[in-house]
Amino acid sequence: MAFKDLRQYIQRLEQEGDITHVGAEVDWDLEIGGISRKAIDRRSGALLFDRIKGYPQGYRVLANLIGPGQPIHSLFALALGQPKNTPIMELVDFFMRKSTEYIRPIIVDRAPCKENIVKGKDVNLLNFPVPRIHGIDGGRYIGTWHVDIIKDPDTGWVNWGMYRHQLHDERRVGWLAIPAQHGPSIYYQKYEARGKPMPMAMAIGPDPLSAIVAASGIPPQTNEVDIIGALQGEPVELVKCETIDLEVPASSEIVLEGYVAPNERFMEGPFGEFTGYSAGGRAPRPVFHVECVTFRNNPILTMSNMGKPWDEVAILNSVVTSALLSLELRKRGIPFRGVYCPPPTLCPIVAAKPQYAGFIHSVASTIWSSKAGIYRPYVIMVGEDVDPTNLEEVFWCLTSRLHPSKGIHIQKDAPGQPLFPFLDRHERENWRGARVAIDATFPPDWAPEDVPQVMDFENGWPQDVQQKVLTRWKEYGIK
Ligand SMILES: Cc1cc2nc3c(=O)[nH]c(=O)nc-3n(C[C@H](O)[C@H](O)[C@H](O)COP(=O)(O)O)c2cc1C
Ligand SMILES: [Mn+2]
Repeated sequence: MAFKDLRQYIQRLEQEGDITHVGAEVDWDLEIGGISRKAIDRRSGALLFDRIKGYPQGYRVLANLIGPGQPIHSLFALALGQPKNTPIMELVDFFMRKSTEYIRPIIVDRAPCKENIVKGKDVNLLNFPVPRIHGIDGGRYIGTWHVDIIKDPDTGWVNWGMYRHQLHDERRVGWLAIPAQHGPSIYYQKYEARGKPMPMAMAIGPDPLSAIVAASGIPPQTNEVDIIGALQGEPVELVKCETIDLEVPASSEIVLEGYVAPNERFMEGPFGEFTGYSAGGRAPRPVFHVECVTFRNNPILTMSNMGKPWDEVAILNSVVTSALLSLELRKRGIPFRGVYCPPPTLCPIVAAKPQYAGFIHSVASTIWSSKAGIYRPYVIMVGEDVDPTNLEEVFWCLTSRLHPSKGIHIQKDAPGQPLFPFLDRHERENWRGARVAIDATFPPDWAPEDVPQVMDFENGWPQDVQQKVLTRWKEYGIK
């Protein structure tokens, strides 16, 4: 089922009892951030803040849109149009299937996001209740749950991404533009390198699927909007921007239109991040100049509260990245049982039976050369008998089959990003990283009699004894 807009999704969450309307007046300055972090710890579901200090009635903030809930992925399943108790690997399968189908968007003339239009010097982003989220944040953050829309001037590919945006002042917004991400790579390689300003639109408060797919590592030259169409089973409705040649989701709550100038930087950060730390610091980063704002009446500003141990990046990626990496392995003909990326999703766990010596390198290089896998500094391969979503089993395998000197394969000078907590200052500032592939499988060239046998109930006893124990279990009087 598709949600036509964010408000329909909110209605669904209301029916399910998965959203709280906070009627008490709250402060955009840290209070909303503190509340939404505590609500994550308590798995309280989504929060709609109805009254915000210093702002008109009707200007609202929505946090924790996809949870965590109870179970953790319940709101995310609803956002995908699935029942809330759908097991995580079924969500992975659903995303795998849909992300290879494409339904093109349609362009509409009239759109809710055009109910109010403000241009030029009249634009004042401080008119929106933009939150300062974590105590450490270098400012208010206007972009933590939205879609950034950027067009490749050479191919016409329109990329939808989600990159964090600090609010600098009335019309200037910061941008953490990590070079291997799609929007940033178009900016650095195709606009800045040519000395040209880059048009950009930012759609805040889109329908839930648009934000989810924008935050997913969809392969290059693929329009995220076509996959959103496939996921919802009907075309996404887009509307033309007022001042630039881009289209935005028609139902967006707030749309910012403008450009990123070449060779301009302004101090951005620090910020509480998806790794559960604040590592990216404060540094000179590109600036988005906003020249037009359009918004719905009573606009809802969406936000995400990143941090430890859970956040929406983790919920989303534990499904989406697992799905996208599975597709990549499948495309290369690499057999595997399953891929799972547990929070904070930096570490894909691949359960597979190695088919030949060096199989780990086929697995890791496939992951690292894909869009969804380029920034996954740890890859772990466990045996095909291991359920990759069961971290106890994974740890058991890791601490028994990993050969301490032969199973760890280090890749030096890999692409890095400033948010990786383990990098030193020089590495963070220069996008330098490192990666490791950890092979916790028995070598495929061992003779069968050399492979230690697993001693669990299913493997350790003959079938007839297992059967006997199970049928007599009540008789033994054991709990
Ligand atoms: C709430 C949230 C905030 C994010 N912030 C950033 C960010 O500031 N910079 C970044 O490069 N990626 C960020 N991401 C991850 C990207 O959205 C993700 O890598 C996505 O694949 C980017 O789109 P692209 O693949 O088209 O470049 C964020 C994701 C979420 C869910
Ligand atoms: Mn992309």
